[in-house]
Amino acid sequence: MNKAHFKEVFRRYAGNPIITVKDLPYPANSVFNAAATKVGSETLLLMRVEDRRGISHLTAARSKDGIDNWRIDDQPTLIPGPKSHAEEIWGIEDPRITFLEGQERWAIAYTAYSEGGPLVCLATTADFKCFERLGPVMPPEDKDAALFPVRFAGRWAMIHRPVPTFPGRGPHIWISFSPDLKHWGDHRILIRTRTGGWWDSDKIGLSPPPLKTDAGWLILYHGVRTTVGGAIYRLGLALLDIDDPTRVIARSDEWVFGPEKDYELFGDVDKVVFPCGWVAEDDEVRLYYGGADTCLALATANLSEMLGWLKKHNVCAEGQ
Ligand code: M1P
Repeated sequence: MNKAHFKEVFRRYAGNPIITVKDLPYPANSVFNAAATKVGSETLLLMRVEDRRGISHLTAARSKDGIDNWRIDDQPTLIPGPKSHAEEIWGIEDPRITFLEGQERWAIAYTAYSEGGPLVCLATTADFKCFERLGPVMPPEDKDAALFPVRFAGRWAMIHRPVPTFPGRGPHIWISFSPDLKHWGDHRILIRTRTGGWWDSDKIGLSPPPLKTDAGWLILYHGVRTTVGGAIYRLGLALLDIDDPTRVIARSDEWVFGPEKDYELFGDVDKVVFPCGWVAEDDEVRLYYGGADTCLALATANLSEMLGWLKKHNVCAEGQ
């Protein structure tokens, strides 16, 4: 499919998909929705791998250029531990990695698939070999969580996506605060699902962690609209105030990226692009995203172009 009239902000890597299940050193069903970070000079992906029972775990892949020659751990890197962590009974999914300033550790926010539904868990690591679980930090149903890398007035902040029990009211994106990463409060709605025919009218959720820019915290989020042909997962941009991340200062009207290629349109779940990680170096951003819940793909963008596009497409007052 060619939608040439739209000037792409995100440019797909010509060698996509970058990692498929055939690249794994052990049998599985699919590999998708990877978190991303830099560890020294290398790019590390923490990939969601769904095994052939339907249960997901996380496996690390490393690359010098963040594009190819991925070295994948021989065994799962972080497996569900339901004996000591009952909430992980049906797997762990969709991680987001944040390097915590002043802590010399990364925090991983991930979805644990519990008997009560999906919920948000945190773990920390200094090396992506040993992990310290902090356990569940939000009750079900809640997912699509990521931490900010810095504290605000002494408190950590986390974006997440609870699902309300009242039909027709969300799910919206929320923000919460914590003094210690364990106890969370001061919960409030940050970005609302839109209504009616909008591309993000059924549900939304944070994609990669917030990215610090000179203009504010850049947010990339997925929005879902259900059609007679099924759900379509697309991506939009927003911007939060740098000192007060509860303030949304911009939000795009249009989606900035959506499923168009075969590896995004056809898979275990069709028409899905789902990023959980991005890496920014100078003005270039590498976005890692799951294609159709089946493979991992890469797209690149310039930060300045993303911010310019968002400025042009900002409907913050209407979108809220
Ligand atoms: O199948 C698409 C995505 O569906 C869920 O995401 P969300 O609840 O945000 O809509 C997740 O299961 C995700 O892993 C999956 O890619």
